[in-house]
Amino acid sequence: MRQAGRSLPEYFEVRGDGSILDAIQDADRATEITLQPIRRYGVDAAILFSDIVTPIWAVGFGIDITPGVGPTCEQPFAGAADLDRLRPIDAANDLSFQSQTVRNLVAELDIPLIGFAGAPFTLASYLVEGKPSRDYAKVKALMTGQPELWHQLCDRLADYAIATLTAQVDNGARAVQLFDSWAGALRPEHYRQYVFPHSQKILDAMADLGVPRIHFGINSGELLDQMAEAGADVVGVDWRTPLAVARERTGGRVALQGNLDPGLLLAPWDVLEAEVRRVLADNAGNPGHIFNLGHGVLPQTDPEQLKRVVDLVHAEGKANPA
Ligand code: 1CP
Repeated sequence: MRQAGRSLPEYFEVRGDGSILDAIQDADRATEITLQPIRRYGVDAAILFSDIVTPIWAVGFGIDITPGVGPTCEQPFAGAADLDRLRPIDAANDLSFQSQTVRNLVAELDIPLIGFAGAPFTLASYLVEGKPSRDYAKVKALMTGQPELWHQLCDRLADYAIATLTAQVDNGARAVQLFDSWAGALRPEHYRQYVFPHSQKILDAMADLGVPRIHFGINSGELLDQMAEAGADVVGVDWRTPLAVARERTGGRVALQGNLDPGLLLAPWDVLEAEVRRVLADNAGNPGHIFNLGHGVLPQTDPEQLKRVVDLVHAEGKANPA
């Protein structure tokens, strides 16, 4: 349940008014923010409080997270000269604050900590567009018009993902999640040609670390087979694709994560309860299902609704163990 904290008053107290990158850089605050939803909801795993753009920020590319907007770059990535702004990352120095947060959390938690990174397409979308996008027109133009430059850009972004994930696992994270939130904007042939090799490189590099690899996207129903093939142990499914369809498309090779529509957390409880039960029924008792939302928690969500969802899933899981 990404961004579970965003709907909590205690989150805003600790986060302060500035960019969340300030809170991410401060291991004590980042530790506290990670723990807040765990205390509230009693979920079965924690997800590190950081962001997919943290490594890009750490190498000094010039990216910020603008409150109420998301990642923004004053000077977006526009040509080969901008590759120089993406120097190789040295996780021990550049990401030491994040490693400290991971160590703090592992010492504190009695549930697994999930580490994460952004996948090259989704990161490149922010660098090239300069802000969240609806149509991904600039990034698609670069990808198809200057494929050599595109692959160089993605190769660097893949190296950042490998560096941050390796550091998180070395410091005690027990699963990794690769977020390719916006890859669903591409048709399957373009995904295969321009994105797959880079995400595969990351997931392959993770194979030796011995932790489960979750590969997540939204609007990704047409890509689920490739997202599994890229080297995932678990594939995230959004609410548009029923779990049974996702299982068929991935050939039963992977576990599934999902797929409650986060918008429905704002519906009356009887509607939400029926949706939770339907997701569980869609899974039909198959082993290898991580119940989750299909995307992040909306900020206007009532924390009580989330608590009820977690309690219902736990009660159903105990009543019908896989
Ligand atoms: O649950 C958590 O809080 C864990 C930490 C976390 C994670 C896993 C944050 C903190 N961000 C992320 C991943 C992330 N960040 C993704 C991939 C997952 C997904 O699709 O949801 C993406 C696309 C981002 C980029 C980003 N950062 C956005 C999306 C903008 C867009 O394009 O629509 C936003 C709004 C942010 C800011 C951000 N990052 C994290 C939080 C809690 C917030 C909100 C900041 C706030 O309002 O305080």
